[in-house]
Amino acid sequence: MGPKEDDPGKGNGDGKGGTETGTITKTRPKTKRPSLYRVLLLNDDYTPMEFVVLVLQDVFNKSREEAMQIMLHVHQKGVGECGVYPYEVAETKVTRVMDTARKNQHPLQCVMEKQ
Ligand code: TYC
Repeated sequence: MGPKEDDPGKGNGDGKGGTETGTITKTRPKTKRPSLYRVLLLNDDYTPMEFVVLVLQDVFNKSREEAMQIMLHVHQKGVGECGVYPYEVAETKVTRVMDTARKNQHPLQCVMEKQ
């Protein structure tokens, strides 16, 4: 066991023999964890249940059973969570849902909110 990596030992690497008496600020790598966004599906009276289930399977990678549960939750409560993702992933999923709904002329709405 030698000296630890951050052990200044005799010198602190300043080339002055470690006699400096200034403030030592320990630097840590600046890793920002990405903020997370909840993707929500909104109920409406016209989008077919089967369409919503297929969207949940395709876009959110849910099993048939889980997709059914989420769809029924949204149908009954008005809104429900499809998943929580980093910003760009959430945005892509919202776009995919809105695009496929529009192409099929369904009024299905999908939104994201900061968790
Ligand atoms: N309420 C729709 C119907 O009765 C089904 C539906 C469920 C629509 C979930 C949108 O996000 C939704 N056909």
